[in-house]
Amino acid sequence: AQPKEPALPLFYGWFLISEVEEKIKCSTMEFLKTLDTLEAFKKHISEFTGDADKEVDLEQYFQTKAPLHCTTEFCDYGKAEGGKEYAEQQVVKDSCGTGTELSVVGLIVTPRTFGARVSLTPEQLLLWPTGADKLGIPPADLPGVEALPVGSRAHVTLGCAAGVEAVQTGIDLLEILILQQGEEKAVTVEELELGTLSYMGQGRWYLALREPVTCDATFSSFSE
Ligand code: 2AM
Repeated sequence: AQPKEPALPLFYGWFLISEVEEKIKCSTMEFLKTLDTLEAFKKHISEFTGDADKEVDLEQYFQTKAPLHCTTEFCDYGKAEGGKEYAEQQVVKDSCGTGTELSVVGLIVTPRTFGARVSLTPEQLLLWPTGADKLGIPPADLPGVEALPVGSRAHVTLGCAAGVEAVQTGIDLLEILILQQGEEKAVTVEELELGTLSYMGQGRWYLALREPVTCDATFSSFSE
């Protein structure tokens, strides 16, 4: 009989260590509270509620998914393309269980997702699968994605609106980055203590953090 192949995990990624996870949850919730009270945000509230007169409690609106992490490869237990090749790489095997520092440089808020943008170091990019920035996105739906630097999709999903899958966060982030690179400039810009807030239309908000937030994380696989 053939030896049984080891099962592939659901995904690989960097997982924030628990102290950092708590800290990030608190500080990002504070940001949502601030955003919620801004006149500029209230002006576009209907993009979240479907009704300009309705209020939204963003802290309730987004459901947090634990554990907080930055996905590198989504294997889906072997069902996703490329998972096996990724798992077999020496750098992936060697990195499991090792620590690193993730640099969070921005926050995104859309009617679908709430996420933290991560800027990867050259060393971290070794664990970033080729093509991951496009994976799971029909290219026709996101023109301009090819022009973004490798690793642009790297993020931590902080929360999703009801009925939205976490995979959406990376797509929303890419969409915002494409808009930033294009002709279209941000509609509203507001200087907050945390950084510069831009409105990108259609309920999409981007906060460029004044100071990147460094998060201790561990590379590992995850299965449910
Ligand atoms: P996320 O990385 O945006 O949070 C389990 O579902 C994890 O795998 C989630 O963290 C999720 O999104 C990520 N994920 C799910 N489907 C994916 C896909 N097709 N491509 C990349 N990541 C995916």
